[in-house]
Amino acid sequence: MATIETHVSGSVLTIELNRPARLNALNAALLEELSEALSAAEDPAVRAVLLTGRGGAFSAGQDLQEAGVGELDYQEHLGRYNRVVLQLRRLPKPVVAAVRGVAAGAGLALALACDLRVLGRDTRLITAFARIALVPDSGMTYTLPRTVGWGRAFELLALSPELSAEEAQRYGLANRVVDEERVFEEASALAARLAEGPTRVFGLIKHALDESARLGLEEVLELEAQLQKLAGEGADHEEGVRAFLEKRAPRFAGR
Ligand code: T3D
Repeated sequence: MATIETHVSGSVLTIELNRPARLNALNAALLEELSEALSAAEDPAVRAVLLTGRGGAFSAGQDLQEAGVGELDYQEHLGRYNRVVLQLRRLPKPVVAAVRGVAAGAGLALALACDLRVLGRDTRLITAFARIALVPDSGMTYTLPRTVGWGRAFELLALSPELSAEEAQRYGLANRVVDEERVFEEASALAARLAEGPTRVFGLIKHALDESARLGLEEVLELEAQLQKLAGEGADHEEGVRAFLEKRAPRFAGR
C-alpha cells in the first residue's frame, strides 16, 4: 500500500500512516487503505492493533492541499472518515494509538476512536476544525465530551488550543505520556500485553462501553447480563478461573 504500511509481530498488527512529508495528513487514498488494513485486523490471529504515524507526527488531519477540498461531495468524503471510525470502534479487539508530535483535526479524531493513547512528552493535540471554520467530524463530538466532559469539550472545539501532553493526560485523553522517542516502544509493549489477554472479552468490554454511552441504567444492566453470559461461556473464563485456583498466570487463547 502506498499511504499505509502494515506489519504483524506476534498477534499485533501495526498500521502506520505513511505520508510523513505532510505530517500524515489524510487523503482519500490513505483513508481507503486504512479501511482495508482495518478489515485485515478482523483476522482472528490478530489480537491487538497498534495505530501510528511515520516520522514526527501522528496526523495533521484532512489534507488541506488535496485537490477538490472545498468542493467535495461531503457524503462520499465524510463517508470515508465515518467508515474507518466505525471500523475502529467496532473492531472487537483493542486498538492502541502511538501519538508522536502532533494529532490535529480528523487525525486527533482517529486517535480518539482508538481504545488507548500513548503520547510523547512534546506531543500536541489540536482539535483544529474551528480554526478553519469547520464543525468537528469523524466522531469527535461523540468521543471528546465523553472523555473530557461537556464544558472542556466546547472550549477545546471552539478555541482549538494546542493541548500539551501533560494537559491531555490530565483531561483523560492520554493513557500514558513517555519521552517522544519511546512512544512507539511503549505503545507496542501495551499492544503486545493486550494481545495476550482475553481478546474476546476485550471486544465485549469495548461494545459495553460504547453502548453505555447511549443507554439508561436498566438497559445497561440488561446488556451487562447478556455480555456476562457470553464471557462466562468462553474458554478464557474457564482458563482464568483454573489459573487462579492453580496459582499460576493464565494463558488466554482469546476465545
Ligand atoms: O472539508 C473537509 O475536508 C472536512 C474534513 C475535515 C477534517 C479535518 O481534519 S479539518 C482539520 C485539518 N487540519 C488542520 O487544519 C491542521 C493544519 N496543520 C497545522 O495547523 C499545522 O501544520 C500543525 C499544527 C498540525 C503542525 O504545525 P507545524 O508547525 O509543526 O508543521 P507545519 O510546518 O505547519 O507543517 C509541516 C508540513 O506539513 C508543511 O508542508 P511544507 O510547507 O513543509 O511543504 C505543511 O503545509 C504540511 N501540512 C501540515 N498539515 C497539513 C499539511 N499539508 C496538508 N494538509 C494538512 N492538514
